[in-house]
Amino acid sequence: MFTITRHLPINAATTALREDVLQGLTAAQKSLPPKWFYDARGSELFEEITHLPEYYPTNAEREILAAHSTEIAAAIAVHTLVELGSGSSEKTRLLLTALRENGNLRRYVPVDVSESALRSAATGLLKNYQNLAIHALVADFQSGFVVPPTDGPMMLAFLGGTIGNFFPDERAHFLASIRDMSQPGDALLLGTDLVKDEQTLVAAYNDVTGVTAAFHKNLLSVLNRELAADFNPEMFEHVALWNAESEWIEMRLRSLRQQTINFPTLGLSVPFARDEELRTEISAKFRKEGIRAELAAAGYTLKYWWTDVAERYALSLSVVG
Ligand code: SAH
Ligand code: AVI
Repeated sequence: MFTITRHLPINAATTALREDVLQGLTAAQKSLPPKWFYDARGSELFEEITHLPEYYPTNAEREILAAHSTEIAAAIAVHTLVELGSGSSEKTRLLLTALRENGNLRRYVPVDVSESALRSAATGLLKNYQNLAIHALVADFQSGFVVPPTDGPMMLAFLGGTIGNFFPDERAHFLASIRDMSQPGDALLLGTDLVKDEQTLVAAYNDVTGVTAAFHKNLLSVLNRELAADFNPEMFEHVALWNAESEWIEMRLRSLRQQTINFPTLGLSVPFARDEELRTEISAKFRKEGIRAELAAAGYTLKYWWTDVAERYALSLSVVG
């Protein structure tokens, strides 16, 4: 059975995008939140990224799920799996299979801003998991999102290292808010990319074939389509830098010339100096003790910590309390 519920009003995307543009592109340091990458084209480009030889996190997380999903299923008899930022749900299959075979799984609730990703993931899953109720939610997991009521233990999964796309204050707020939506006995399965050498990290976020650049420039195409802006994506270049102090990759779109971008629907013109940068995304990298402390501050106790054999990436299982 498949149902899909929109937790965003029909024009919420445009309204929220207008607000983000008015705020982010008029600030001294221009920036936009990364959720706007993920229209149908952006979701496809992210899937392409996951197949790049440089982009190790997806394979590393899949390796961990393949090795430990049975253990995860044995640790908690989950009734509902809620997955935030589920995208293609491709790796999640390993978890769904284990939770079904070794536990009590009845319902899967994928949550994503990308309706196209949710629909295509569910279409594929329904073929293999006939008795599973799939209740997809089109929602922003950072604002106004509410976990649907469950009548048994719930596991919240937040995979792919997407928590790294939050700033530290956003992470604290997010973890506290999902903790507040959970009950004693519920669990959090969290994927986190780990700190490693700069060369590996920069290559993962600036691949030689330019797929990551196209993914980031897709943001400009979203602004052109949704707000009738007049960006020429070719007049920007993708930049990825390692910030060693904050331990995150910073990604930006750098203007290749002096130019003014017009947003007629907002009555706004945005000047870019040559080499001026629009900050598009951070991707924070973690260490075990830092994650343990952040989880504890939100009311979670870290119970299990698994890494891939090369120790590039970690999956942790925490419980409420
Ligand atoms: N979990 C998948 C996809 C990661 S890509 C994997 O591991 O491969 C990040 C996903 O989060 C995308 O599907 C994107 O559409 C979704 N996303 C990004 N920001 C979001 C937000 N604020 N609310 C809900 N979903 C979001
Ligand atoms: C979704 N998220 C975990 C990706 C990451 O690795 O930070 C987004 C991404 N941006 C560029 N490449 C991948």
